[in-house]
Amino acid sequence: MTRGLPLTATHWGTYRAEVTDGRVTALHNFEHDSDPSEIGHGIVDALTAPSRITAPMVRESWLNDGPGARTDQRGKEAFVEVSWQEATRMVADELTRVHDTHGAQAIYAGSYGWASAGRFHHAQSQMKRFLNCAGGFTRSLYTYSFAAAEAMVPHVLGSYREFMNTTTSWRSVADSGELVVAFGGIPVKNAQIDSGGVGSHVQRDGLHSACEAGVAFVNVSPLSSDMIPELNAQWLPARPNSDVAIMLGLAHTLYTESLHDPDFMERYCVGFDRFLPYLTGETDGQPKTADWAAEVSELSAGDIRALARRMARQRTMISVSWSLTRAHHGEQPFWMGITLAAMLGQIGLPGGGITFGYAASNSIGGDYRQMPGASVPQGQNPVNRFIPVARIADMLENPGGRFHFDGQVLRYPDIRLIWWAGGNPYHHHQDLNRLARAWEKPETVIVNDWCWTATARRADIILPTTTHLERDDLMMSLRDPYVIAMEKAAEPPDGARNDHEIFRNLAAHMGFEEAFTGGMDEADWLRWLYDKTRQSAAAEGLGLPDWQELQDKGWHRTPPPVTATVKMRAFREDPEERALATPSGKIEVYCKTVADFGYADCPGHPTWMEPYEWLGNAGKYPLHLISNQPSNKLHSQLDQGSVSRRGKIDGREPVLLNPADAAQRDIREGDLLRLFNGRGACLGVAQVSDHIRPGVVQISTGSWWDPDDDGMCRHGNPNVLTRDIGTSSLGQGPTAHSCLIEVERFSGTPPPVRAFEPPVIRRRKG
Ligand SMILES: Nc1nc2c(c(=O)[nH]1)N[C@H]1C(S)=C(S)[C@@H](COP(=O)(O)OP(=O)(O)OC[C@H]3O[C@@H](n4cnc5c(=O)[nH]c(N)nc54)[C@H](O)[C@@H]3O)O[C@H]1N2
Ligand SMILES: Nc1nc2c(c(=O)[nH]1)N[C@H]1C(S)=C(S)[C@@H](COP(=O)(O)OP(=O)(O)OC[C@H]3O[C@@H](n4cnc5c(=O)[nH]c(N)nc54)[C@H](O)[C@@H]3O)O[C@H]1N2
Ligand SMILES: [Mo]
Repeated sequence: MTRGLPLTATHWGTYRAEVTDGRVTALHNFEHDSDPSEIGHGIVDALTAPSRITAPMVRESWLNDGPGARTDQRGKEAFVEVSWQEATRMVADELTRVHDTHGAQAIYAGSYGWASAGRFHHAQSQMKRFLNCAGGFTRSLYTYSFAAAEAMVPHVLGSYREFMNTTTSWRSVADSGELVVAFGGIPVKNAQIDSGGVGSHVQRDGLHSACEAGVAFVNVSPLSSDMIPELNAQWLPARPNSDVAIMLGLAHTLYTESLHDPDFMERYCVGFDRFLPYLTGETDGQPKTADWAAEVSELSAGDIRALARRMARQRTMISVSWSLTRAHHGEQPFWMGITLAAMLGQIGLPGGGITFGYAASNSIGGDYRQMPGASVPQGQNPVNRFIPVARIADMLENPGGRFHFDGQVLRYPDIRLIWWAGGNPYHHHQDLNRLARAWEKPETVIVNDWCWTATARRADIILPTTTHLERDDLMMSLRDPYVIAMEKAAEPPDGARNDHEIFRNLAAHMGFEEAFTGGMDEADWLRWLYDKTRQSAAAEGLGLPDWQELQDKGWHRTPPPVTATVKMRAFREDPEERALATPSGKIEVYCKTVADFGYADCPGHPTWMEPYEWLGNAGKYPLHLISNQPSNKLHSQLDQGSVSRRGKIDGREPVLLNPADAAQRDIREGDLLRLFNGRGACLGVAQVSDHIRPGVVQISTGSWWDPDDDGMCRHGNPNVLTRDIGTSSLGQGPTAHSCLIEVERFSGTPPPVRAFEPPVIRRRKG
C-alpha cells in the first residue's frame, strides 16, 4: 500500500500536499471526499506570505522598559526580533514575576479559539498542560458558538453535548420524515467545517437524499440563501430575533386547536401546566396567538397557523440553528424549540423531533459512530477561577467585580498577563473598540500564532508557530468516521516552532520538562494518543487498524452505525430506565432550578423577551446586522489567503442589503459603504439582493480587523459594531446577532486596507 502525496487534515477537510523544492505548491482534494471545500486551498500562498511570522518578537517598549510599558501602544508600535533563547527567558521570567507578585489567577489563558485540527499539535492543550505544570491560570468556560445553550439545555434535557452529538441523521429524516422546519435555515456553507477535522463532506448529500425522498423544507430566516435552492424551501423571512415568538405562535395554535400531544407532555415532560398560563396569556395578559407572533415577526398569521397544522399532521423535524443562541436571550430559542417539539410528541421518533443546528457543522446530521479520540492530558489546574468565555472585556475592566452566572455569583480576577495560543479574540469578540481599551490593562500579552492576526499585532511577545502542513499529527475527530495520519509536507520557516516545542523549551528552562513531556517525545506522543484511542474504540466495538497499517495507508474509515441515529430514542422507549439527567428525569418545560435563580432575564419557562437591539425597537440605527459565518474561510483563518481574497470586492468585505434599503439610501451595487452605530464603524462593498429581507444587512465575519486612527475598520470586520453584553444572567453568552446599525455611502477617499501587512519589525545588528 502506498500512501501517495502527504495527507493533511483540517477543520475544513482533508487534502494531499504537492511539494516542489521543499515548498507546498498546491493542495489536492482528498479522493474520498465527495463534496470537498475550497477553503483549504487558501493556505498555499499564505504559508510564505509577508503575513507569516518568522521569528520570535517583542514589542519595542516592552523590550526596553519591561512589563506594563506603554500598553496603549499595543498594535501601533514596532516589534524587535529576538532569539528563541531570549524569548524563552523573557517569558519564563515574566511568568515567575506574575506568579510571585499576583498569584496564578492573575494569568488569563482561557485562550478560546479553533486553533488547528490534529490531536497532538492542538495549541490550547499544549498551553494548558504547560501552565498547569507551572501553577495554573484563570480559564474560560463554554464557547462562542452556543454558550447560552451549554448553560441552558442541561437544565432542560440533562445534557447539551450528548444530544448534539447524537443528532437524528439525514438518513432517518429521508427514511421517515416529511417536513423540516429550520429556524436560521440549514446553511450548507457552514457544513464545510467540523471541529477537529473532516474526512468527507456529507451534508449536501444528506439534504439531497431527504429532498429526493419527498421531505419538504421551511426556511425561517432573514436570508433565503440559508437553504440551498434545490430544496425548493418555503422562505419565511422573519425579523431577526423573533423566532421564540414564532414558536410560541405555533405552540398556541397547536394548543387551541388541540393538535398537541397531551400524552407525550404527561409521560415525558414536567411543567407544561406552568408554561400554559404564559402561552394563553393568563399570566401576562398577552395570549401568544399566531396574530401576536405575526406582529412580532412580520410574518403572516395565516402562514404561522398553516405551518402549525402541517407540523402536527406530518412527521416534523424542527432545526434551530446555533446562531439563535448568539443573540440577546439566546437561552430561549433551544428551550422553546424543545417545548414545541415536545408538544408535537415526535421527540425520539425517526425523522422527527428537535435538532440543534443541522449543517452548523458537517457532522450535524451525519452518519457516524462517535470516535473516542484521546487528547493530550492537560493535568490539574490548581486555580479555581473562570469566566464565561465572552465576559473577557468585563473581566479586564472590573477586577474584583461581581457577576451572575448559572445560579452563582462569581468575582472577576485581577488579570496581569494574557496568553493566547490558537485563538483570535480580535476576530471573535464583540465591540472590538471596547476590547482594545480593556486590553491595555494587563502588563503583558503573549501570543502564539503563525500569522500576523489582529491579536498577534496586539501582543507584547510573539511566539511564532508552525502550521498543520509542517508537522506530523493525527486527526481523530469525535463526529467524523475518518482517522487521518497527517504527514509533514514541508519545513516551517527557520524561526517557527511547534507549540509543543515552545512549551517544552519553556518547561525545561523553568525546571519541569519531565512533568510537561511525561518523558515522551513527539513520536512517542502520537503513538500514545493512537494506542489509547484504539483501546477505547475497541471497547466500543469500533475496530481501528494497528499503527503501522494506519501509517502505511494514511487513513481509515469506520463504518456507519447499523441503524440511523435518532436523538432521544432510548429515552422515548424507556423513560424510567433511560431517564434524563434532569432533577425530574424528564424534559423540563418549566424548570424549577432556573425559576429559583430568580433572574428577570431568564425566567422558569421559555419566554419571549424583547432583545436590547432589534427591528422592534430600532431608532437612530434602523437596520439589523447579521454578521454570520463566512463561506470561504473558517472565522479569521486564511483570510490572508487566495480563496478568501477572491471573495472580497476591491479587497473589502461584501455587504448584502435589500433593494428597498439600498434605494432609500441611494446605494448601488458596488458602492463603498460605511456601516456604523454608536460603538464603531467599518467599510464594506454593497451587494444589492432580494435574497435578504428588508431592514436587514448581512456581512460575514472573518476580515482581519484593520482600524484607522479613528477606529474605523477599513477592511470590514463587523465586530466593531456588535454589542458586548451577555445573553442573560444564566448563560452570559455572546450576543453578536442582536445588533442595529445604519449604512451610508462612504464619501471620502477610500483608505487602503493594511490588514495583511506585517507591523514594523526591527532587526538588531550583530
Ligand atoms: N460578529 C460575530 N462574531 C463571532 C461570531 C458570529 O457569528 N458573529 N461567531 C463566533 C464563533 S461561533 C466562534 S467559534 C468564534 C471563532 O473565533 P476563533 O476560534 O478565535 O477564530 P479563528 O480565526 O479560528 O482563530 C484561530 C486562531 O488560531 C491560529 N492557529 C491555527 N493553527 C494554530 C497552531 O497550530 N498554533 C497556534 N498557536 N495557533 C494556531 C489561527 O491563525 C487563528 O489566529 O468567533 C465568534 N465571533
Ligand atoms: N465556512 C464556515 N463554516 C463554519 C464556520 C466558519 O467560520 N466558516 N464557523 C463554524 C462555527 S465555529 C460555528 S459555531 C457554526 C455556526 O453556525 P451558525 O450559528 O448556524 O452560523 P451563522 O452563519 O452565524 O448563522 C446561520 C444563519 O442564521 C441566520 N440568523 C441569524 N440571526 C437569526 C435570527 O435571529 N433568526 C433566524 N431565524 N435566523 C437568524 C443568518 O441568516 C445566518 O446565515 O458554523 C461553523 N461553520
Ligand atoms: Mo463557533
